[in-house]
Amino acid sequence: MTNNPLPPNQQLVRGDRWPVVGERHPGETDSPWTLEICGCVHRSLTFSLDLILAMPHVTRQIDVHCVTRWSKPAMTFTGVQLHDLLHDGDTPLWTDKAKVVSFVARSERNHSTSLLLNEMLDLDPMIALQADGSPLATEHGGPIRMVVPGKYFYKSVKWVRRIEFLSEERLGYWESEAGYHNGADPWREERYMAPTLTKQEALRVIEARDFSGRDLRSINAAHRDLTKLNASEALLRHADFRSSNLQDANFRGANLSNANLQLADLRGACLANADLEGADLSGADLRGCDLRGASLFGASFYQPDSNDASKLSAVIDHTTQFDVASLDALVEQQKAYVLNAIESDS
Ligand SMILES: Nc1nc2c(c(=O)[nH]1)N[C@H]1C(S)=C(S)[C@@H](COP(=O)(O)O)O[C@H]1N2
Ligand SMILES: [Mo]
Repeated sequence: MTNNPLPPNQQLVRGDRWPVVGERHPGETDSPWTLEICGCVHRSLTFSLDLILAMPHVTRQIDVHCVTRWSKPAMTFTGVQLHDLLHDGDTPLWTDKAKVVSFVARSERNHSTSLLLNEMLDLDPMIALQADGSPLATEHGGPIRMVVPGKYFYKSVKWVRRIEFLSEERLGYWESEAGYHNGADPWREERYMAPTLTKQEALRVIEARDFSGRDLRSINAAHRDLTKLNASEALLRHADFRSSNLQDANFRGANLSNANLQLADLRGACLANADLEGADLSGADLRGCDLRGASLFGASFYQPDSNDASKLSAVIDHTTQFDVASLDALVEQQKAYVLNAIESDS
């Protein structure tokens, strides 16, 4: 373990856990793995996996920080320095036109992400083949993935198959689809772009109490009366529901990842099958709330370092419904808090 501090609002994953985030399978796997270097380059190159395996390997300790608030410090990655693939001796492969580097995955949606060329040179990414001493598992990007230190982990593409030099920015998958911040600096908490919604639009849907199926990322719905809100299947990443009355609200299947639900009244609400990764439920009232099937990686239910712990501890009792297995996704002290709350009530 390194003793690096954690970036703001990140939590340690438990023990040797390593959550799988995003795609779980590469696309087509019948043809051999290759890695192509193209775009604004003096000449395009294609490396076979064998060629990459035959290159000098390095082993580095890298801290992993996921945007959904879990961190796994000091992972050990073994692989090839990206620098070595991108230089012919000391000469860079890219031309003067190159400003941005795009990493594209072999996956059904051609998943991608990008870095500014200057950033890439500073951060010194690697092409990982092994993690913590074992070959990379398929769901973690095996046989080859990018590992970019110093950025939220969405900048590290799994199953990398193409590295393309561009003269201008091309936003990646999460950056364009989910509104993730293109900067992705965990120390500056660059998690999300500014909201896409206008104030008037937000007020209109809040008034109607119907969010169902809508894309309302980053909506500010704090301190509102939203009793019986219908928000099933809504896209509510990074939404702010602080201190709102959400009694009997329906969030079934909604995406609430990184949403702020601090001190919200969720009595009788349905959060079944919701995505609550990185959501903050500290101090929320969860009596009679249904959280079965919800995904809870990085979620929090109390704030251990709050000045007034009683205020920022979720109210949980025997009427709060959880799948016990889903609590495994929580970091140690969060899981202990929830289990203790359920037990002390029964
Ligand atoms: N091809 C591909 N790469 C990807 C993703 C994805 O969905 N597809 N998700 C990204 C995100 S958001 C994260 S946090 C990490 C997760 O890697 P892991 O599943 O190995 O933890 O991969 C990144 N790379
Ligand atoms: Mo992520």
